[in-house]
Amino acid sequence: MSLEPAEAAARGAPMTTPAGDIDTVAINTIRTLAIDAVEKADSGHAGLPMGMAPVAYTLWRRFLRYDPEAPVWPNRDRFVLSAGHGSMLLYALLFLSGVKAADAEGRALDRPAVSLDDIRAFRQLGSVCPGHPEYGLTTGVEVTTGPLGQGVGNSVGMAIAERWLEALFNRPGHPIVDYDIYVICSDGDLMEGVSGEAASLAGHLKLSNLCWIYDDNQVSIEGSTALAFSEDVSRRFEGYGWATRQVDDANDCEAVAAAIEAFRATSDRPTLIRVRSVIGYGSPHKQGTSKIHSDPLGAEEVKLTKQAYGWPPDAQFLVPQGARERMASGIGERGRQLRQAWDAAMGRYAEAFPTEAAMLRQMGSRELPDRWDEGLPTFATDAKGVATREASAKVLAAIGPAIPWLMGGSADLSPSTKTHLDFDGAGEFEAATYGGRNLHFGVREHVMGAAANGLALSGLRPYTGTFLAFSDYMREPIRLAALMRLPVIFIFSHDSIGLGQDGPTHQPIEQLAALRATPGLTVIRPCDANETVEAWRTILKLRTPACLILTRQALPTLDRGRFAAADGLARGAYVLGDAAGGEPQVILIASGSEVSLCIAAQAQLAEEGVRARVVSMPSFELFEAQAVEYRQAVLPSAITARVAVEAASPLGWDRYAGPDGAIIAMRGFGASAPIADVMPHFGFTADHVRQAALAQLNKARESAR
Ligand SMILES: Cc1ncc(C[n+]2csc(CCOP(=O)(O)OP(=O)(O)O)c2C)c(N)n1
Ligand SMILES: [Mg+2]
Repeated sequence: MSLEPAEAAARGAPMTTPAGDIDTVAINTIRTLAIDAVEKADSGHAGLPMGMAPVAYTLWRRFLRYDPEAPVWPNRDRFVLSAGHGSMLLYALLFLSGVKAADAEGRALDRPAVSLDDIRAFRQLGSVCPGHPEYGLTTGVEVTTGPLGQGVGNSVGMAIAERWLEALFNRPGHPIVDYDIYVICSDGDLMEGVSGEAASLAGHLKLSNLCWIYDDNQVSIEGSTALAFSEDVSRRFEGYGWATRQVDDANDCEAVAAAIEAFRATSDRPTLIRVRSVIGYGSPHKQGTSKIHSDPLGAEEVKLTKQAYGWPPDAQFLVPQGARERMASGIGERGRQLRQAWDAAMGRYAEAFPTEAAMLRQMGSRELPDRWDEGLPTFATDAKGVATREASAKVLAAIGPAIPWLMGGSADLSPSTKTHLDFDGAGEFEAATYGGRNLHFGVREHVMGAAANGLALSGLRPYTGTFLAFSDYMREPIRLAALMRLPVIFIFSHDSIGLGQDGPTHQPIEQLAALRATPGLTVIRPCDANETVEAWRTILKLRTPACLILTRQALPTLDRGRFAAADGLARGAYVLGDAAGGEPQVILIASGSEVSLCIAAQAQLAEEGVRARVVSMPSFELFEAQAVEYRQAVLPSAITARVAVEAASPLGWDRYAGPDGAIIAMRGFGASAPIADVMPHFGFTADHVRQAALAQLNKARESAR
């Protein structure tokens, strides 16, 4: 006699098939896959997948406009798991939905993005199921998440991008851009300050294509959120101008569906759906405790949990018949139809609007438009010169019109960072004018960085702007841009104590070293207007993030007839000029504003019969990428008498100054005073460079003796 599963369980007979209707079974498949993966890895978080499985399942099966056969279809809805510690939720969804892997060009391959074996290898070396979702590693992962708060920040950039693309490309009868951005976020996401910046900005911009689903489980790592988090989150979001919905039980799929439908019907503001869930639901002995989301359950607990789900307690990585088919008939069917209809619509669009279609294609493959660099300025020799921020503004004025998908803004400092696009028709991106090219982030550096990453993930070429000292407010998004290899341009002006009277709070010291320490990030600090042009030329050709470091104060525009051409910048460091009369005896190396001190020192040394070489070194990273022969030609090992000069932390300069070299740098914080006093006060004078060079020469002579 065969028993119904629940009946079998009740009688204590071993259960062999899962209980419940097919939706329940599919939901419990997500939960148990997460449990088994965490258990096998002996590491990871199963709590969020267990609690939120019904919500995510409802969203994916019934709403998400996503074709598993075409995972990078441009008009797909985006799903962001901001609570990246719940990564197994996403891997289980990708697996159950049958999402295909895609190659670097976005072509679907004949294998799944995530297989059951991949899930078995959760958190193991080389697995496409790492501890936290990683963009670029696993098809279907729209963004790398894990540092709480980043995903919600990214989602605002994604929503801005969608609105902007709509405004630029849609034509009457041709709505080719029309997608939504869904986020699952946790208590931690909403405790992080960046969620406030992000929600404030999204509410202001009335981004009704944005839906955050908040897992209100009232638990975080240290225990109940009552320990540290007691605000009324819904009221907070109402204050930001969001629509808020409440779902009282995460297991109530109809209530979840109704809330998502309400989001889709809302056209004037973003939506927060607050879902009450119980972390690790179904695990009777651990409910509401903190242990559950940060540790594997343990064999006994796993069995009890599975039993509570009506699941065969001894089955592992079980995918019951019908679960994947159930997904296929929902997201799979819907996604295929929508994508096919879109392909046809896109064909009609391309015929009617070939220029726009070509632009879309070019943008999608991250190419630059033809002749984008034709209007780049060159600057005449000028002893007084211009600030590199001013030179950068001239570059932006030229390339802004030439690269339609270059867009960005500043954290309320564009008059200082000179990052506003002023050309005719550039416009402001505001709720009533989504086609504007100028973003206004307000004084919100953190979400500016995170949103820029979201813009880049949506195919745009974003830039941000603020003072270099405040890059610290953006460290996490900069780091993630590097990790994801996103071509974001982070512009930082007011790059040293040379900014003067604002004083040490505004004068960056350690920021350059910190940025240079970030793998995959290119940091460029040009020394004059023409190097600034070359810096932009180099950065725009990159497919990875870059920081452009600019001065507030004017710098002399070098005579490129006398000194080497500014395009040497592309190689990171180059010989600006040697003294006449033979091999150099000492090398003076500097970046940015300190290069001209070295040039002046070189002239003084020449009068004393000392031959100095001046090396402009705008970028460590670009220089390190050169062949050893080139690096040797610029900085020959035989010349050990060296002086490196940079008005910032000396950290890192010993690599180029050498073990015996001198480094003129900042050993402490700056001071509030006019630039004419600040620079000499901290030793940034040509004469100091000259003295250091002479001391170096003496030292080298002595050691040669
Ligand atoms: C910026 C940041 N700080 C700390 C962590 C470590 N961390 C991972 S999960 C978590 C909190 C978990 O609580 P919650 O966000 O409510 O998620 P839940 O456990 O309820 O799924 C923390 C502090 C992190 N991932 N990111
Ligand atoms: Mg929580």
